Amino acid sequence: MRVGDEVSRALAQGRAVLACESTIITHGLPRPRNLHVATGAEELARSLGVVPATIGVVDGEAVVGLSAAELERLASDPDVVKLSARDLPVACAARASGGTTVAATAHLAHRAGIRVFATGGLGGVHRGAGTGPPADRSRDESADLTALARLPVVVVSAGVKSVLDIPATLERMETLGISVAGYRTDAFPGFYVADSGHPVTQRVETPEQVAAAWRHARHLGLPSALLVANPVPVAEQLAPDEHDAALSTALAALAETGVTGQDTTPFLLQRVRDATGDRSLEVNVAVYRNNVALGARIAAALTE
Ligand code: PSU
Ligand code: MN
Repeated sequence: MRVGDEVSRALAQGRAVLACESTIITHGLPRPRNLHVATGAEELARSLGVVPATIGVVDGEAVVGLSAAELERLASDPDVVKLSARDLPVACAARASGGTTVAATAHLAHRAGIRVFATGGLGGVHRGAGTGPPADRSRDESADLTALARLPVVVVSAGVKSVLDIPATLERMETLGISVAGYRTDAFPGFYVADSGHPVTQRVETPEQVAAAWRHARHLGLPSALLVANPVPVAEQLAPDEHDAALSTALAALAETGVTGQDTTPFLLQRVRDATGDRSLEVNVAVYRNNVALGARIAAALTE
């Protein structure tokens, strides 16, 4: 693992650092918009006085704090792979390049000593993962969940992606001991929409409160992550009926094509985009920027 110069200096000086994931760049957003969003996220963190550390794998090396050239390479190369934590060893041995998921990014961020991490929407339990006749159950549950169960980082996310089974995901997070707090909301956000229709039992109002909660988690010796569920502003969300219609279309397409495994999430996000004439893309970008801004403020609060 290589930590970029600026990031390692900032960490040594106790300055605020925000980790950003890269699967959203390599597999979540279309080219060339993805690069623009990645560099825009870094600029946004900097404008708030925080050093960004986008994490990914370049030629077999896990990099915490990709250079501009490395970011451009991951964003423009259509052959880069999607890497969860378990994929890292073999991918690195093969000198592969890839975007790291929340699971892989959280692992590398923690290893580098970074405490706060921003993504768009977390992975979780897919619909049909555990329901229906046993032979039809996909058992598809993102490794993001089990990774966050054992990594003490703050993750800022707009809840989980609405393509998932949200109540099942919330139950799994409870079982896994992942702390969840709504940011200025009692409603668990649904990624494209501010309210998923499911409640969240704890809430926080300020970055300082998140920092205080994180310090308590450390004093108490809790091993797991604190998920800050940050809803997209209602003015920027996807209209709920448009969202529901697009989601049904995407899920029907998934059932028809038989796409499975790690291609499922990128496939569903693309189909929602197609069904909304790219409006969902604008919302995805707004969601991500909103999370980067809050993540940066939390990272700054943790240095005070
Ligand atoms: N947030 C976004 N777009 C994305 C993702 C997050 O706005 O594409 C990625 C994250 O990297 C997350 C992954 O870890 O989707 C989940 O994939 P899976 O369900 O295969 O674990
Ligand atoms: Mn999966």
